[in-house]
Amino acid sequence: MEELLKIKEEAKSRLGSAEDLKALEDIRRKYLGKKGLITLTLRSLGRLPEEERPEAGKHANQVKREIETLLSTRKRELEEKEKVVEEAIDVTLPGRSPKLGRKHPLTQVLDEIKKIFMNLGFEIVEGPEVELEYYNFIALNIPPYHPVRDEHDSFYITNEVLLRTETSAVQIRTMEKRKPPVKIIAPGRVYRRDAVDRTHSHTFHQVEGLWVDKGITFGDLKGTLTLFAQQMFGEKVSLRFRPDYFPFTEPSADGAISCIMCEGKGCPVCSNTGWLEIFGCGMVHPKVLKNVGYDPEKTGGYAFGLGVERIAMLKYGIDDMRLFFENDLRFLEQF
Ligand code: 2U9
Repeated sequence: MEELLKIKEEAKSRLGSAEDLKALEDIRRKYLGKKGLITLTLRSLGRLPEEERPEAGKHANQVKREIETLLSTRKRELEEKEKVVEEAIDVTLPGRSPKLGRKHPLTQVLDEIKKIFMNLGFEIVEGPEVELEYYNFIALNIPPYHPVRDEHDSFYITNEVLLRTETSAVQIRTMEKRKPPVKIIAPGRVYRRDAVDRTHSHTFHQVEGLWVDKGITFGDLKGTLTLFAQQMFGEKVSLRFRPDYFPFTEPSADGAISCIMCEGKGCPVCSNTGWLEIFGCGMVHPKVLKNVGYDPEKTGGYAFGLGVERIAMLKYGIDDMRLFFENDLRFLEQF
């Protein structure tokens, strides 16, 4: 009994001063291992007189259990300590500055466009990128033989469902739901089956605008787009409107700004014309108004469309549209 008590006290004090898991394992082996002190003691019980054996056996087993408990407690303590050491922060290391994100240049330009039109009283409306043929073409008076309706020019999902080729469907859907006045812009992603090059992408962004009410004129259209262009590119910019044709507007015009690189004198950017074509526009076609249940005799208005990539390229002097979509940080970090 005395011997066992001594062993226990000794084990206890050794465990208390064990500094790592290896020292702990040594102690375990010394007491509980195959040739450990406790193991040997238990084995030697057979040599005791028979009447002493049960009591001594009980005692030895109890000491064994106590040492086991002490071992596992100490083990947990040491493991905890080692974890803290492993995870310790070295405050003398130089700091790592967090990478600051920023908005993609297209998003920045889109935000700027939205802000200008919001200040002019336009509401921003969005709609689905997967559209019905009806909203994308038919309601807009785009005839079946128009090239954009060909499956070689648009991404069809079924015969009647496709990726929208312009955001005009958003305006159709809005007019179907509301009575005039409707004064909205529809920004968003559009898709055309174009081969990718410096000035084309199968996926790009548009902002289309629409103002329908009693008595809206082409003069209102010119005023709005002039204000827009001057806020976007600077006060000095002047606008040119030339007759054009779109199935959804009549009359229609293509809109150009005086070249922002050469101020209209002629340079490589404007192909020596002095002008940059940046939008299409016109008065909403009476058939389109009828399609949404409006009376063209009573209400009418204007519509316009502009390409966000083209505006961003001109604003920042970028000569290749693909840069916007390649996710190259060397390009993106400049904005
Ligand atoms: C409704 C009625 C008419 C929107 C318009 C254009 C002219 C136009 C192009 C500019 C550059 C597309 O991104 S681009 O290639 N857009 O020329 N868009 S009028 O006319 C509408 C829209 C909605 C209900």
